[in-house]
Amino acid sequence: MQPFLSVWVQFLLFHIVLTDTGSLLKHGYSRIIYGHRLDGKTISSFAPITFLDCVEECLVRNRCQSVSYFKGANYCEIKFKDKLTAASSYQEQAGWVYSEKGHWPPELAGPCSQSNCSLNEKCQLTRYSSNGDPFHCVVSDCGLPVIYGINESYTKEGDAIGINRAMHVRCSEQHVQHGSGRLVCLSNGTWVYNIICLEEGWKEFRDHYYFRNITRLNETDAMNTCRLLGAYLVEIEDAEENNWIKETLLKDVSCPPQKYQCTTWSGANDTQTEGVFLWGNSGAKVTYTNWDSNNPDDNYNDLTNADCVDLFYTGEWNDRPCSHLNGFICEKDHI
Ligand SMILES: [Ca+2]
Ligand SMILES: [Ca+2]
Ligand SMILES: [Ca+2]
Repeated sequence: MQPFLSVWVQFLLFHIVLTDTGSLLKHGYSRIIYGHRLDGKTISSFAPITFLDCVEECLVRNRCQSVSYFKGANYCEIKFKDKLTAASSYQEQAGWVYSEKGHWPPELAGPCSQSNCSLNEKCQLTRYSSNGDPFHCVVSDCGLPVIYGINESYTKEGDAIGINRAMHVRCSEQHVQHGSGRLVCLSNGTWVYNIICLEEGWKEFRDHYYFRNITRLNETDAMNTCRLLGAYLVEIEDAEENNWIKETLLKDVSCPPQKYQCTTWSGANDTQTEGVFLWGNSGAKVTYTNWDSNNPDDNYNDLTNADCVDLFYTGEWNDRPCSHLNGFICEKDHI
C-alpha cells in the first residue's frame, strides 16, 4: 500500500505544481505587449530561440528585467532595464513583443529558481553533479562600464554587456576623447576598453596624461580629487619623467628663494614605515628618487612627522606633513 500511496502523492503534487505554473504562464502571456521593444540596455541576444526559452534566459539571470523578442526571426534580447526604469528607450516597433520578468513564474527556471547567483552571473543546471548541486553560477556579463567622463546616454545598435559582447561609448562634451571608444567584455567579466576622456589642459608624456591642479589641498584630499578625475597623485618612475614634469608642469611655478612656499604634491609617502617610501596609488616601492640635499628629514618645525612627498619647482623632492596644503599633479595611465 505504501509505495502506491507515495506514487499517488507524487502524482498529485506534480499535478498541482503543473496546473499552478500553467495558470501563471497564462498570466505571463496575457501581459505581453505586442508591437513594442526596449531599445538598447541589452545583456545578451539569442537566435533562433523560442519566446519561452527567451523568457527563461531572463529568469536565470539576476540582472535581467525584461525581454524584447522579434517574432519574424525568433530573435531574443534580454535586458537589464524595463519600461519603467528606461522609459525613454521603450518604443513602438512592429513585429516585436515586450515582456517583463516579473510577469512569469520563477519556477519556469526549474531548480535555478532557488539559486542565489550574483548580479553578473547566470544560473546553469548541472547535468552530472558530483556534490549533488542541481545548478551552478557562471559569469554572464561585465555590468555597466564605469569610465570617467563618458556620455552615459550614447549607445550603438548591437551593443550589449554580456560576455564576449561589445559596447561603444563616447566622451561627454566637456572632454577630449582618445581612443576608439570600443569596449569588449572578457569571459572573466571585466571590460577591456579603448577610450580615455580628458578635460582640456591634460598633457601627454610617454603614454601617460598629467594635469597640475593649483588648488591647495592636503595630501588625502589631493589624492581623492585625482581619483574623481579617474587618475591618481603622480608617481615618478625615473629621471626622464621627473625632468619632463619639471620642465612642463612646474615651469610656471616659482618662488625663489623660498622654494618651500610653492611646492606641489606627488603621490609618495612613508606613512606605513618611517623612511620606507611607497607610491600611494600603486603601493609600489619608490625606486627612483630626486631628493633635495637637505631632505628627507622627517621634520617640520620640529613638530610633526613629515610623511608625504612634495616637489620643489626645481624638480627636487621634499618630505612634508601630509596635512600641508599644496597644489598637486594628477597622472592617468594611457588606454
Ligand atoms: Ca608615472
Ligand atoms: Ca617620514
Ligand atoms: Ca622635509
